[in-house]
Amino acid sequence: MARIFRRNLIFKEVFSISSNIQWFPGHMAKALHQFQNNVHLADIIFELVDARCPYSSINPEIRKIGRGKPHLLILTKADLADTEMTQSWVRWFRLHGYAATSVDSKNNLTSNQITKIAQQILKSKINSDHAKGIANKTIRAICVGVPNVGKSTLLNQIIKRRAAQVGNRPGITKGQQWLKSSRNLELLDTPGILWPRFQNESIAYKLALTGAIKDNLYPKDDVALFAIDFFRNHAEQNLAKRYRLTGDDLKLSRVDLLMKITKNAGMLQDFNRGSMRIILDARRGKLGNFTLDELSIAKSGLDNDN
Ligand SMILES: Nc1nc2c(ncn2[C@@H]2O[C@H](COP(=O)(O)OP(=O)(O)OP(=O)(O)O)[C@@H](O)[C@H]2O)c(=O)[nH]1
Ligand SMILES: [Mg+2]
Repeated sequence: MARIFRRNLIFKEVFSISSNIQWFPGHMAKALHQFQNNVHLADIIFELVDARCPYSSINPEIRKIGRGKPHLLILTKADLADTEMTQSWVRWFRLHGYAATSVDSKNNLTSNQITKIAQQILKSKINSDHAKGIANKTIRAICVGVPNVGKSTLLNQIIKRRAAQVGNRPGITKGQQWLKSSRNLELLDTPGILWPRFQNESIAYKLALTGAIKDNLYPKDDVALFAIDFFRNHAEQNLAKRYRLTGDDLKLSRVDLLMKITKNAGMLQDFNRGSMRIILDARRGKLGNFTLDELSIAKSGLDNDN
């Protein structure tokens, strides 16, 4: 069995066979359409991206539809990402004309942080409303982003109530829902949206590893091998400690390393389970904080590359 598994993986690696993943089903196309129809109701778009892959989780479709509308890019799950990298990405986005900030949505101060930034971005509109005698007009924000990025969690935190359903898997929010905060703020929660074609395979791996794609929709071994490569290059000691790997183990080919980790995790030759263990460990922070997107992938800005 191990031999067949190894041969299949090597075959996949050599021929780079990409599986026919259907991650853009009808309901996602519908959600994108709904966003397009309702974006005019909002004063500002909150686009949420995952701080562990902030560049790869920007949805080009949302950017196209939302062009011209005040926009705040919010890097969520900053508590799971590399802190310095998060700061660098926020700086990079700001440098490229985006209002951007990072959050840990479990932190109670997040509500103030986001409300203040939104008011700052909309300052001239608020001032002109004031000049017309309209005081304390409600600000409407539409909140969008890839599945499982933390949209509903952030909105609950902003309004200080558990009004939107949240859960640790993609596809929890099924329809749009307006949520009211006591601070002249109305927020539209929306279902997570991916886009029909990823620009390259590594974007798909990053989104899968961070939990934006349903676990039954991607090949676990491919994503686990991607994770092994990443952690071996960036946090070798975390990998070694978590799976009791020796220096020699760390020099194995990535396929052999996946097999070794599966065995050390007590899963014998169940490589699918071994793969899922690595994926879940990464998501839960058991391999340390990490950021998959290097600044070098951004090159000359968003419009050209993503
Ligand atoms: N560590 C950490 N976890 C977070 C953060 N924000 C959200 N989560 C967790 O991420 C998971 C997904 O959160 P949701 O708010 O349901 O995500 P969503 O974007 O609304 O997901 P869909 O509705 O399925 O598209 C939950 O388990 C949250 O607890 C954060 O800032 N840090
Ligand atoms: Mg949701």
